[in-house]
Amino acid sequence: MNKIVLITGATSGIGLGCARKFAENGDKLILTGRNEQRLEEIRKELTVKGTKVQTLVFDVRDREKATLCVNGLSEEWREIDVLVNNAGLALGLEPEYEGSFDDWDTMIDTNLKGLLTMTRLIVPGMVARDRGHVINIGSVAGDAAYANGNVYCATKSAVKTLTDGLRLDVANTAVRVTNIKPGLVETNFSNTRFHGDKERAANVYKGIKPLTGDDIADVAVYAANAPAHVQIAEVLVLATHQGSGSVIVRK
Ligand code: NDP
Ligand code: 8X3
Repeated sequence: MNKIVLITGATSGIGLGCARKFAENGDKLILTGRNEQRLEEIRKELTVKGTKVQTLVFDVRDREKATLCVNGLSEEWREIDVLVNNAGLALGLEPEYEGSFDDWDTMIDTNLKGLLTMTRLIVPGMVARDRGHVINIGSVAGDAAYANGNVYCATKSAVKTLTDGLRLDVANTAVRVTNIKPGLVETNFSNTRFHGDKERAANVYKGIKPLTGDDIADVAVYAANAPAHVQIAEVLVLATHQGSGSVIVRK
């Protein structure tokens, strides 16, 4: 069955990978993000290939706009089957006692409160229909802190707890809840983390073949298409030469 899949942060990296892979799977897409021009380019790219795409431009931190956009969906798009809570970021890599208040606020408001907003807006419909799937993009960083990761790791640890909590809260329904925890994925992530320092960002992926957004999207599509009685609760996906969040073997 064609599903309606809403992806947050669909303009780059893992979110863009999910857009392309769910499109290949024959699903209808609601792509959301802040960059209207990129969303339009991606909409055109996928529409040409026969995918039905709706775009919504909003920042997940803007609860009012998010609410207007989601509640304003037409009947054709309202019954969302899969919510991919992907929008998120790391900012900075410093000791906790030297971190930036602004960076902390942005990470908490995006990775946590943004995810909660989208969940709160979309899951009631899933529960009412007794059908749906929430896929949260957590991280290996949520399993254990690594040096200087402090607040980012804490947000992803909270994503794990919120995912587990939601799964319990909908266990009396057919709604499924998945936490995908990627390791090292080469996207715009490190460029954002280092505030545009491209050289520092490139070093993160030196000497190891990292994962791609498509690798993570494959897992999301698999989870969404598992038989109805199968709930992929949590998946940790690492690059082959990565042992944990802090052990990376570079050659
Ligand atoms: P990218 O930077 O490539 O993509 C992040 C996406 O999130 C972009 O589309 C970005 O949009 C969007 N976004 C960020 N902030 C907001 C916001 N406030 N409102 C709406 N959209 C927003 O990084 P990734 O693809 O790697 O990151 C996606 C998710 O994967 C994140 O949650 C990240 O924590 C997680 N992750 C990443 C890993 C990695 O190694 N790359 C590993 C584990 C987890 P814009 O272009 O407008 O900023
Ligand atoms: C992104 C992966 O290890 O850089 O969540 O934090 S890591």
